[in-house]
Formats: sequence, structure tokens, C-alpha cells
Amino acid sequence: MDKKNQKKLSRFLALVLRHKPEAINLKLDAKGKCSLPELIAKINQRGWPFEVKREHIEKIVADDSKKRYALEDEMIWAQQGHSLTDVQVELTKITPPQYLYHGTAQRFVSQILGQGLRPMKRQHVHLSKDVATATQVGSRRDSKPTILRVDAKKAHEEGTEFYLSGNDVYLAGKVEAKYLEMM
Ligand code: HQG
Repeated sequence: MDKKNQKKLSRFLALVLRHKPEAINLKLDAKGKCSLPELIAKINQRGWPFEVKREHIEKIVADDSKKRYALEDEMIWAQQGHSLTDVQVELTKITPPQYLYHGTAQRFVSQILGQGLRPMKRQHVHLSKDVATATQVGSRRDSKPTILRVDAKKAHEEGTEFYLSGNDVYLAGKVEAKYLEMM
């Protein structure tokens, strides 16, 4: 599997494990997990440009720069980023650091400062622990992303719940505008 094929298959894993398992007739359990052999069989049944084998998936899990996928006891799952509403991956409820950061496109900023950060199509708002990570996230949508600083400590003290995913992404249900500041 060359790098290009690896990226393509990794994208497809994100699709079926976070958004659309029905694309290959797969069912995820309540925690968003499915059996690795079943996943492989169903990808191959659908048809893929090459025969997908266990070692391909294992390599994607191991190499992923953001540790998007976890594999344990023959079960595989995406650690965060879901749009599916009927699965809840295991998250740790945390007391957040004083500040967290959110990188976004400039064109979204006025709406965000008006109504707060919303999960949009995903289950959670995604937050970063530092400006560099937030800049990377925001760069997906804008070459000069805007970074919002979230007063996470204050939001938490006033009732907002924060979680950490298995791959260390900070998550919240919604972040009200009063805790946001443009940097
Ligand atoms: C914006 C990637 C208007 C929000 C990254 C973002 C991350 C609003 C977009 C993960 C809004 C949603 C998530 C409001 C939020 N009005 N726009 N009220 N509230 N937005 O992709 O945070 O590669 O769902 O700023 O690394 O960009 O998938 O969220 O621009 O961790 O593993 O609505 O996706 O990880 O976009 O990125 P997304 P995100 P993966």
C-alpha cells in the first residue's frame, strides 16, 4: 500500500467509523466500535481497488498523525469527530486548563461571536490545547485562520462540560460567546 492508497483508505475509515457505517452495511455498537474482521470483510465486499488486509488497517491506525483510530481486542473505532448521533464514544470528563483555542475561518467569526461555538455537523465543538494546533485545524478552511481563545476555566466553573478524547482532543457540547475572545 503506497502513501496515496493509505490516505484514501484512511479517509474511508473516517467515513464509515464516524459518519456513515451504512455505506458498507456496517453497524457500530453503542460506543462506536465494530469488529476488525467484520470491517475488513465489508470493505472488501463493497469492493476496493486492492484487497484490504488486516495489516493495512493496522498500519493506518499506527501511522495516523492524530491517532484518529483505536484498535483493541479486535475492535476498532474512531476516537472523536463523529456526526453519527446514536453512538457515544468513551470520553473523559475533565476540568480544562485556563485557556483552550479554536481555529476557524474568518468568514465564520461574526456568527460565532454572536451565537457561540456550536458543534455544527459533529457531536462536539473541537478545541485545541495550543495556538499552533488550532492554527492547523483552522487552516483546513482558511489560509489565514482566525484563532479564538476560549476561557475554558470560567466556562467550566459556570457549567460548561469539557471532555478529552482518547487521542487528546478537547471537546465541549457548545461554548457560549461570552467565553470567546479573538486573538
Ligand atoms: C465552525 C479535524 C458558524 C467551526 C480537526 C468550524 C479537528 C461555526 C466549522 C476536527 C459555529 C465546523 C474538528 C457557529 C462553529 N457559526 N460556524 N456558531 N460554530 N463553527 O470540521 O473544529 O481530521 O466540524 O469553527 O483536526 O474545524 O477530522 O470542526 O470551522 O480536530 O480528525 O464550523 O476535525 O480532525 O467544522 O474541526 P468541523 P473543526 P479530523
